[in-house]
Parts: sequence; C-alpha cells; structure tokens
Amino acid sequence: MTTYSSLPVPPMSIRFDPAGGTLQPEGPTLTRRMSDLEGLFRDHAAWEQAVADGDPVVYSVVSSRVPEVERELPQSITTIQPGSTAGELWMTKGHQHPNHQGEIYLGISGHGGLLMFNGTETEWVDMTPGTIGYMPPGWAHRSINVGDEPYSFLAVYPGGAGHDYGWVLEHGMGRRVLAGETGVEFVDYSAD
Ligand code: S6P
Ligand code: ZN
Repeated sequence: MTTYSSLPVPPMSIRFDPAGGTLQPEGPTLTRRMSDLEGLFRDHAAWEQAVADGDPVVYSVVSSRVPEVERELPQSITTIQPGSTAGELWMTKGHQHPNHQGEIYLGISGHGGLLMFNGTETEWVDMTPGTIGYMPPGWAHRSINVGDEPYSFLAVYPGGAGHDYGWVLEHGMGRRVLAGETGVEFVDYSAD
C-alpha cells in the first residue's frame, strides 16, 4: 500500500483565470520586490538606486492550495512586470531544483522568455500565450518579461523538487537578457 509522509490533498477543481492571473481556491501569494533580487542584476549600483527609488514590485507568484510536498503537483501563476534596470530586463530570481526534477510552464499573457542553464549550456524558449516551456531535470530556470505589458505563466512542478536559489548566485544563468535597440539582446553572464 502507498504510504505518504503527509496526507495528500483530495481531488479538486482549481479555477484558472487567465485574465486576472489567479487560481481559485487560492493558496499563498509571494511578492518579490527589487530589494529581494540582490546580487542578480549586472549593474549593482543601478539595482541599489531602483531599491532606493521606491523598491518596485518586480513579480508575484500566486499558488493553488496544492502543497509543495513529495508526490503532489503544485501549480502557481507568476506575473512579471515590464521594466528594465540598466538595460537588463526584469526577471525572476531563477533557481535550480536540487532534486533535479522537470517542470512545465504555460504562457498565459504578455510576452516572456524562459532562460535555462545546466552549468554549461544555455537554452531560450520564447514564451507567448499557449507556449509550453519544458525544463528537463538539472536545468536551472529564470523567466524574463521581454514585452511592454505584464507577462504571466502557469507553472506545474513536482512538490518535492525544492528550490535552490544559491545555485544561481554561484553559477549564474549562462546569459543575461537585455533590452536591445531592435529586440532582446543576450550577453555572456560575466560580461560587464
Ligand atoms: C517553481 C517555478 C515557479 C517559480 C516562479 C518564481 O518551481 O519555477 O513557480 O518559483 O516563477 O521564480 P523564482 O525563481 O523566484 O522562484
Ligand atoms: Zn522551478
């Protein structure tokens, strides 16, 4: 017989509202301000200035009530605001799943990108409404808003995957994503 370390949640219906970027019934919501993204932007002084200039909300993550525990499949909607700091487009912190498990994102609204890095190679998936971005196990991932309006996507991931943010601080993400004259521009992560 199957044993669980914590009780599984019952079968349920979760209402997905693409216009509002919400899940009902709603679970925890996380708000990431500029000050939460320390050490991630290329231009540290510009990041400090943005924190001093009102510390804007960069993104929020609303979750359903499915918990982050082994064998469950939690979901969340991330909404990244449009913007850039010293030319670097606003983005999520990015993380590695320490247990190396896969994940999918579904583009809901706006225009974004999914940057993946496995420590050696980088991959980029252009994300528009209807695109499913697949992250194989072992690929750290970060989302970037490359448009002029909020970018939202649905994430579905193994509840026991865990989130290692230190991995990105240590290894970077391979590339940075900048607002170029004619669109998105990629530069090497360590370039000034
Ligand atoms: C979870 C999934 C997303 C992110 C969210 C915020 O595995 O990848 O729900 O948590 O997009 O990004 P971050 O890097 O701040 O967790
Ligand atoms: Zn993830």
